[in-house]
Amino acid sequence: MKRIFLIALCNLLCFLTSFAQGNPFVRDIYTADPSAHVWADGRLYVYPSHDMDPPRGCDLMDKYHVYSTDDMVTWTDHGQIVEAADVPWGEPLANGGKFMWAPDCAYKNGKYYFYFPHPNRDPWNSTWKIGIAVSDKPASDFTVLDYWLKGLPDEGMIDPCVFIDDDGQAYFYYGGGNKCMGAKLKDSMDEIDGSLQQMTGLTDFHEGTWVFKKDGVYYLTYADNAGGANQLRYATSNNPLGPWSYKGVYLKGTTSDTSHGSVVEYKGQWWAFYHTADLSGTGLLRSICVDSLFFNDNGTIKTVVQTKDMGTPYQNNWRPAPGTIEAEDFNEGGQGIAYWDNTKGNAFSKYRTKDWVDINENRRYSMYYITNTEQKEYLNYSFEVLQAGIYNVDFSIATTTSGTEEKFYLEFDQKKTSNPRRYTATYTELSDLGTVTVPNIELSEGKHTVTFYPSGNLNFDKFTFTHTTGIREIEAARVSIFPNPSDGIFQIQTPQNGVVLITDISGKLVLKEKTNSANHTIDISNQAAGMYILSLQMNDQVYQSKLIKK
Ligand code: FUB
Repeated sequence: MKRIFLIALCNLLCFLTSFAQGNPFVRDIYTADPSAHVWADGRLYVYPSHDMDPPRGCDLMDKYHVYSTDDMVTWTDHGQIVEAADVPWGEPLANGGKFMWAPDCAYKNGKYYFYFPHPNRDPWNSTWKIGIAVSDKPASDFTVLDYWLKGLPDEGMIDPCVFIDDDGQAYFYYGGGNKCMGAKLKDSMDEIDGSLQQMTGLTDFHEGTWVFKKDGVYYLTYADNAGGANQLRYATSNNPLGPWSYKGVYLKGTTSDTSHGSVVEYKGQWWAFYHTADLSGTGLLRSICVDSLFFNDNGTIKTVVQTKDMGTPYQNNWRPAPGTIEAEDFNEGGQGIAYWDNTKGNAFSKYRTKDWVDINENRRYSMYYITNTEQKEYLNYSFEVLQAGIYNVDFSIATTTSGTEEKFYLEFDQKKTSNPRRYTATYTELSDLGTVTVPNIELSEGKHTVTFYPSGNLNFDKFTFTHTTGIREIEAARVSIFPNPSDGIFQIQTPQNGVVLITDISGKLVLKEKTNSANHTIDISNQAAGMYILSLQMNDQVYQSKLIKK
């Protein structure tokens, strides 16, 4: 009674927790193996498994949650629906665990059938059974049946998938030992109809079966055995039980060693669900993601472009390019989103203390800088390009020890190159950090994100974008600014409308507004006295001038 009350209380508290964020789109708990379905209420529901933190291999996984959306942006966590303790069958395992892996859900006869793999005795990895929980609702009130799916042989297979064909016939699939098995399900949805047969024609099948239908063609997707990071592959057939014709890889390996996906159409767009280890950095704590999926005209699937939330600019300040970004002003969003730091905790700084990145302060030179960088770490910086074109990027960067050299490389807008260009930094004193120029970066006008990857220990102070064709002096545009110096109120006369940006000498944006008349007033009287840079974007050109605020 007490447990039922606690679950009900937790569900009540979790109920209708909504959030909108990019990949990974669930961040408060770790989730994996997403099975996505669109139900009659018009919402898309996702049934993932739940990696428990801290993990013990995968043998603590438990407590399924359900998520739904009606716009692919805002997600609702419906709370926990089933946990291992609800399962009335199964002997206690020697490792003390009672756990459940990748589930699926099907709708038939006015009921939702939730299928989950659960070991029923030791040795647990060869005694998996497929449990069933039933509800009248898609995301609550499930009752676990006191028997497992009838008609299964006594062998350890996992990852149930149930596909309902247009004629209402249900099919069951699962896998293990590098083979995938399938069969019809009886109308009762709790028993195999006939015998299971092996799905043939799949190349390098590992686990994670998913079946869907498009334009009369059946697609079977699955995870392969690729070392390091499994990929998602697929095959097609004109029959739900095959034989299958292998087509290729549609999702390359992610940061997780396992892979498991589902494919679904929603509101005219196809979607690929999968998981990564981006948030935790370990394949035992995974997070579900979704990206658009596209087909070629011949029905083959285009490789899914995996996207990831890169965080937001520090203090919501889109640093302009041309311009300078301080290294310590990396994006906000935390570990796994805005940056990766191998060591928990910030070793030094009073600057951004909640973030784990090591930011050091040198009072003598009045500078903050990033230090203690290591391989596998990264930092994201979002910025806004005012003038499209080719840029040189000058990095103020050096190794921390005399006589050493280290590399770093950059990735713009998540575009991974298999052979990234690496740039070399050598040792210089903090008082006079060396400059490493990254030349010829082509950038379109608008918002971008650059990711900085170090290969070893670097002191990194800032980087500056310079347009290779140069910035025009404001006089070239028949623009006048007066009075200059002023107490913060400047009149600007322009021959055309444009956009004015004012940055302080550290590159921080202090004002951005459109000029909407020949005589425009700029007010930076709330800023500290000193020098500022005015950039006027007009007529596809950027013009710059110094402003002095008294
Ligand atoms: O999540 C546990 C297991 O890892 C799943 O059942 C497999 O598909 C793999 O993702």
